Amino acid sequence: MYDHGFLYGDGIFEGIRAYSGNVFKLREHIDRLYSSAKATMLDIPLTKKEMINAVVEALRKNELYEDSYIRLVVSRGEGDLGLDPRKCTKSKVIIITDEIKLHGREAKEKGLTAIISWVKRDPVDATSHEIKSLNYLNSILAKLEANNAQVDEAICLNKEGFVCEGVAENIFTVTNDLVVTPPTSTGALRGITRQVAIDIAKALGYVVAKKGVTPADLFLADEVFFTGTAAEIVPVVEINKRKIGDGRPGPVTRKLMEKYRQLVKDPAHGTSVR
Ligand code: PXG
Repeated sequence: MYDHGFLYGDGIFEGIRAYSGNVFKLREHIDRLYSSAKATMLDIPLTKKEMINAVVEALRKNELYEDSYIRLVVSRGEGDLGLDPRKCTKSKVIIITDEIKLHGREAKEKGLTAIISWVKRDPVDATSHEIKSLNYLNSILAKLEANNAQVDEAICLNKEGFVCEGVAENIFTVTNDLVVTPPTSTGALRGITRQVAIDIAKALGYVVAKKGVTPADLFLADEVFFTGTAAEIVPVVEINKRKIGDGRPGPVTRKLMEKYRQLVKDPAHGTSVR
């Protein structure tokens, strides 16, 4: 009850997926968890190697040898009813493993609808989403707006008005075959799926740029898509009632989705449960 993760959102997390027993990009997720820990001065009582083993062990114990979802949470631990982290002497590690519902087939085929939210991304000199902390109220407020507008997702701008990311996804545009994603200096998370999408796009011969994206850039793009561990690669076909391109998932997005589907099962890009 007095855990500061619960009382103050004082903690960090990772969301990870396994495909056919391959924990996709586990090492990269663990690296990012420890980076979040460093930035928030949180001590994790396990080495990276022990953490990797603990994740695999949890999947084995729960007999999740195929597709699964892993949530790693490290909270500041038990303290008192004051926010001073010095009161918390022992951080707490929680590993949740679950089955993943194979949702989103329709979203992948038809694409998502989205709105640009009035809720601005927390600035980089505040509770920046560059750090994957338990502070997600910023995303949740944006998601509420999407729900109220009866669309699938929300897109967050930063204080300067540049496009940052989705609520739990990075965002890309494709315009005249140029693939663009906002730099993390907008306040976006250094997404693991984002990097995979960049690598795939480059391997397919596309030029990829990390540069500023404006709302107008979104409206006028040929294609827009989200990337994220949960979302994977998913097309966005409508933003604030503007059709993106012809309003259907575009060819570049579909190519990236296809390659991504192959990659996630590749043991070269993950850690085996068996
Ligand atoms: N931006 C934010 C703010 C995120 O939280 C991403 C981008 C995409 O990053 P990855 O590394 O996943 O490509 C995230 C990821 C969940 C959930 O169930 C959330 C995320 C990942 C997995 C599950 O809420 N956020």
